[in-house]
Order: sequence, then structure tokens, then C-alpha cells
Amino acid sequence: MLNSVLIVFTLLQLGSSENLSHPRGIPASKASFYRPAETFRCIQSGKTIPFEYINDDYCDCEDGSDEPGTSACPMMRYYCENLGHKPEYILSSRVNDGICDCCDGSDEFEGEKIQCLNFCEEIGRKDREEKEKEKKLQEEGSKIKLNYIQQGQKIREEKKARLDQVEKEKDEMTEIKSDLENKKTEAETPEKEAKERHEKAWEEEKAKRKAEKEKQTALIVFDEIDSNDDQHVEMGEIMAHSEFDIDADGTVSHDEAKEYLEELERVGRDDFIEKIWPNIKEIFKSKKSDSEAKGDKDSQSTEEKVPDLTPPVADDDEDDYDGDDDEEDVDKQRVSENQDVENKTPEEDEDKMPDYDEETKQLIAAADDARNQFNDADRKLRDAETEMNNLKSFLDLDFGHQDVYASLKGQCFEMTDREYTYKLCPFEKASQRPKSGGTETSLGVWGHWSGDETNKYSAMKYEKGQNCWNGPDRSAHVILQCGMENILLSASEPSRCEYQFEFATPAFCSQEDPNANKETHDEL
Ligand code: MAN
Repeated sequence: MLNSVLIVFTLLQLGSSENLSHPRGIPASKASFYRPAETFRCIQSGKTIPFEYINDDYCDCEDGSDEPGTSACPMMRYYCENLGHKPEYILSSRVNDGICDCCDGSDEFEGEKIQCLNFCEEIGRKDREEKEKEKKLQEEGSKIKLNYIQQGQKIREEKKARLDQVEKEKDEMTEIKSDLENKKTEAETPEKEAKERHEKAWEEEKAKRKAEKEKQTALIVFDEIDSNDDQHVEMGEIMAHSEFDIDADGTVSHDEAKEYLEELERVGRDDFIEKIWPNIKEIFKSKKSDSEAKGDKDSQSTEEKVPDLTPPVADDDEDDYDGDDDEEDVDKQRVSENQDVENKTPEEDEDKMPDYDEETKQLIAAADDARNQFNDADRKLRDAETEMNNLKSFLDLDFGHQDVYASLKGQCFEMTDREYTYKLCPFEKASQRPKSGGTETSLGVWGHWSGDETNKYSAMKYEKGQNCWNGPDRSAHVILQCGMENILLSASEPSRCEYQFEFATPAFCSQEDPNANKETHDEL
């Protein structure tokens, strides 16, 4: 009887003025360890000590469990009940150290050093208001998030449907293209043959004209040399022409003349053309170019008498009519036709290949048409392939649970600080440009989700941006938070060329109570 009176008295003392049903410094959940009895078992070590040793400001238990409400056991933690706010543990060394640590002031109960006010109610209220606000934000944001999910799923479905369609179109297009390729080949074969025929005929015609011209030129020279007009060129007539002075000694010797006359005494027109002209035409040609170079009057007059023996067909023309059937030749012909229309000499006119005949023209037109159709199909096929690749890359992206972030792709968000305007285009890139103007610097392209193991979708990584001088490639870490709208809240550069963005979006909101898992864990 006396014992129990003593125990109740001791307990009241232990609990001080707060009339606790258990010793000071422990939560109610631990009260069972401290039930009034004659002795107390240290909670972990199991050592037995008299009950009145609890909170006697002397550390008896190795585990410190006999001094939860004093600073005697340094490893102990003191439980602040903090009614009106949330309970917490503080280091027991802080008990009665003259500083108010618990909002209920219970850690300073001696009252000698300091009188603590209980402001738990006040901060508890503020805290509850904050939480309420946050909860509302999460709730409202989550409603918007539902739209995002719907949009995301719609986008995925649309892209998938489009991919199916483009794949089909691509297959059809491949067939059409191969069909048109055959048609093109079919149209090009007769076109090539007709063009070659035309060009060959033209080559023959040109050769004929050239030979005729050459003959005419030879005859003019013949007449020139045949000074007595007896229709023969004789030794004496050759000797009278200084052009035949091979050794340039001022006279054309008998031997020189003989050499030109191929040892004959005299030649008529036909022999001249056939035997002599090939030997002498170069002389007349070089004579002509010499006089052109000098530009003297006499030479001019000679030239008037001696016609230009250079074949009139320009060498380049040979290439033009090489029988090559590609479109380029046709184009070349058209272009040169247009250019030549105005300032063509009659001679050039003669050298120009005549237009293709009607039948060839029709074959060319048909082949042009087949080529155009084929090129068209080829371009469409390539467009379809590009679109397919883009769609596939889009569909390969991880847009979070239920594609909640998909609608962010294609949008960009900016914020400006003192120096730079920062831009974030989710799933694409992050960049920076000086506020004062100047070029954009890449801070990275979409890399991957980089949140922690509890939620990988809580952060994004943009990497492989513009290289930092003497440093890494620029990169940006984007931390997401719940917000009523998509907004780039901040951008900073915690370490050189490594940027950190804060981005708010309804897509990150959650209706789960964020504090649900954050219960205060009792110690001991
Ligand atoms: C630019 C900006 C800065 C960066 C420096 C590094 O000025 O991209 O953010 O720190 O380059 O040289």
C-alpha cells in the first residue's frame, strides 16, 4: 500500500505539472514500458532498476531508456508531444538547455533558464493550411491531369492509326512505283532508239556537209593557185606561192614544189582534191591563223582571197550528239536553242541539229510523262517513309503512365532570369539565349527520365548540349512538380554548364496524400 502511494507520487513528479499518465519524454504508445511498478526493466538491455530511477537525471540503463525526459543519457531522444501540431523527437541533450526546441515548450520544464511558450497551435494551423492548399492543388491539378491522360491516349491512338495508314500507303506506293518504273523503261526504250536514229542521221549529214565544204574550199585554193586558168596546177604555179617555201629561204624551190605535187608535173581538179589538198591545207590554215594573230592588212586581204579552211563544225558539237539518250541532252538542246535564237550566224544555224521529227517528239513527250510520274511516286514513297520514321520515333517515346505527358511534346516553355531566356521543349530540347540577344545555346536534347527509384517520372534529363569550353557537354536536369498549368518556374546553373530547371505541370499532380507515408516513427 505504502509502495503504491509512493509510486503514484513519483509518477506525478516524473510527469511534472502536465499530469502525464506516463513519464515525461515518451509517447503514449510507449507508456506500457513504464507502467508503475516497484522496478523498471531497461527496454533493450533488460537490466532492472528501481522504478523511481526513471527520469531522475541519472543514466542507469545502457540503452538510456530510464531517462527519456532528461538530458542524462546522451543517446536518448526526447519526445515532444506538440499537441495542436505534430509530435517530434529531439536530442535529449537539448532538454533544459535554455533553448525552446519543441513548439509546446515541454523540453524546457525546469523553468529556471527560460520560459517557453506553446505555439504548436499556431504553427499547426499554418501547417494545416499549407497542407490543405497543397491538397487542393493536387486535387484540382489531378482533374486537369485526367484530361492530359485522355489527350495522351488520343494522341497515341491517332499516331498509331496514322502509322497503319502510312504503312499501307507505303506498300501501295511501292507497287505503284515499281509499275511506273516499268512503264518508264518501256517508254524510254523507243525514245532512246528514235533519238539515236535522228542523231545518227544528223551525224552523217554533218559529215557530208563537211566534206562538201572542204571540197569547195580546196577548189577555191585550186583556182587561186591555177593562175593561168588551165584547170591544172603546175610546178611553176606552186613555185609562185610563197606559202610553199618550206625552208623559208625566200623562194619556193623546184624540189619544194615537187614535194607538194607528190612528184607529179601537174594535177587536175580531182587529183588536186584527192592528193594535193590533204598535204597543203594545213599550210593555208596556219597561214590564216598567223595573219589573224598579226592582224595586218595584207593578211586580211589574203584571208579574203583564201577562205577559212578550218572545218566549220565546232568540236564541242561532237559531244552533244554523242547518242546519249539522257534527259540532260534534251534539256541542253532546249536551253541552247533558246539562247541561240537571237544571235546565231547562218553557219551556226547549219551546224545545229534539226528538231526531232514528230514521231520522236511524241516518244520523248511520252517518256517525259512516264519519268514525271515515276519521280512523283518515288518522292511520295520517300515522304511516306520519312513520316513513318517520325511516327515510330514518337511512339517509342516514354510519355509516363497512361501517356500523361504526351501532350507536352510539341510545346515549348520559356522563362527569363537576369541574364538568359531559358527554353524547354519537353521530349525535344532545352536551350538558353542571352537576354540581350545573340544565338541560342543548346543545353541538351531529350535524354531520359531521371527521377529517383520512387518515381522515375519526377525528373527529366536533357543531354549532349553544346560543349562547354574546357568542360562537359551542357546538360539540363528538369525537376517536375504539380501545378495548375504548364510553366517553367526556374532555371539555374548549380555547376558550370549543368543546368537545373523546375517545371510545374498538372501531369505531375497526384491525389494520393503526400503525407500518407510520412508517419513519425517512434524510436526505441
Ligand atoms: C555561356 C553560358 C553559361 C555558361 C558559360 C560557360 O556563357 O552557357 O551558362 O556557364 O557559357 O562558359
